[in-house]
Amino acid sequence: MRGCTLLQCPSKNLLEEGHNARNGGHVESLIDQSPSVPCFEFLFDFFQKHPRREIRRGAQVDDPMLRALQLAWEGFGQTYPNPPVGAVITRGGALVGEGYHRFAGGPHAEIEAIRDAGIVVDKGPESFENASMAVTLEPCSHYGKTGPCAERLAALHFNDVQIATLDPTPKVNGKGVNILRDAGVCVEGLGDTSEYARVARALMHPFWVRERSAKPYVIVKIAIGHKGTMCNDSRGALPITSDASRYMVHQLRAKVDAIAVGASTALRDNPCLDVRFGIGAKNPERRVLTRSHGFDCSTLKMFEVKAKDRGKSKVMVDATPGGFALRELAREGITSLLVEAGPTLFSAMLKASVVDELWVFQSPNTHEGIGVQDVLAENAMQLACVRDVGPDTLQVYLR
Ligand code: AOF
Ligand code: ZN
Repeated sequence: MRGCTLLQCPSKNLLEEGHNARNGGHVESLIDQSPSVPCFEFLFDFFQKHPRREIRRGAQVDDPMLRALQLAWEGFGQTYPNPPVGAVITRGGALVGEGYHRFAGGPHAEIEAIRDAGIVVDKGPESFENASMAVTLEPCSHYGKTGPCAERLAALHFNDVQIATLDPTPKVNGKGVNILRDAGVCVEGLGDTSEYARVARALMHPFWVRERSAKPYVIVKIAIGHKGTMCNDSRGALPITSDASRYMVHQLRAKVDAIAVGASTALRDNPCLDVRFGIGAKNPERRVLTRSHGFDCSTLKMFEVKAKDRGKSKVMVDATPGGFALRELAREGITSLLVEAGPTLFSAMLKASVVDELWVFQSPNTHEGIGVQDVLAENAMQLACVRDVGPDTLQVYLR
């Protein structure tokens, strides 16, 4: 296992030394340093290249772990404070059941997959002898809102369980693997260099950032014109980028737990901060960050919301963006935050060194405003990738 630096992993020796004869190789840990890729851009790119196809029960699954990752991606952005997880059950390569963790408090991915197989968990003599499970996260060992998945898999006599990454939380880390191995279930990992292990770690990364740093994973999005300038006038919302970029922003909104804007953007653009363009997902939490204790939100569209979104919009008074507000959001369980920033909040957040990933949409249009290149250079943001989005360009930077 590579670099177990930040958390003493109780399973480390056990996994390395081979705890019992049915040890199928070590399980990749995400206790490595942060991925050196922009986590969200990496995941969008991977799942655009590998979309999930509908297949019927009984059909052959060529690549169960890929399918489990695709299922976890369905739940990504919907499960906070929990991480997204996907699971696939096969027997002789044929699909028996599959599922993903849909919302916190709901069944874990493993239980969804078992139910999908038509088995009522804990009722009846059914078993999964000769069946395999591919699951993107180590099955849990704790009694939380739901019972320990590892014990259930062991009780149902799974032949083998392939795990893409360990659960980094101390209450589980390695203990789920131990329960399975003690019960004689063969547990396999993916290996350090596996692309799927990297995808699984990226899926877990926002959760892990919150656990480790008491702040959400922060993505800042800005839009600039062709001269690299950001609009800062007070004439109201002027679309800078194309529909293609706006569609992509809504896809991003659908995958984060919360969105924040600064007070001036809230007043000037009056955004709804919801998920539109027919992208089926629940709306994220919405926050206005302001220095003012008397901020009036009564005219803002994001506060005029339908019943299902009641209570999701809040004002947070934070004199130093990234200080109080991020800690408070992490305390609420938020794992990922998208900041749709205007020039003031953009520079303040970069200066506070709290930005994990920066998305810059550049349109070919001209408009007057504030240049952003100096701010990027002063704060040592590194360009990680560039891609075309319709007539616009998306540049993604990392800290
Ligand atoms: C799994 N499968 O699908 C997920 C897991 O409060 P609970 O009982 O829902 O437990 C949440 C914790 O379980 C969470 O912090 C993480 O450690 C693990 N998530 N584990 O076996 C799942 N979502
Ligand atoms: Zn579980």
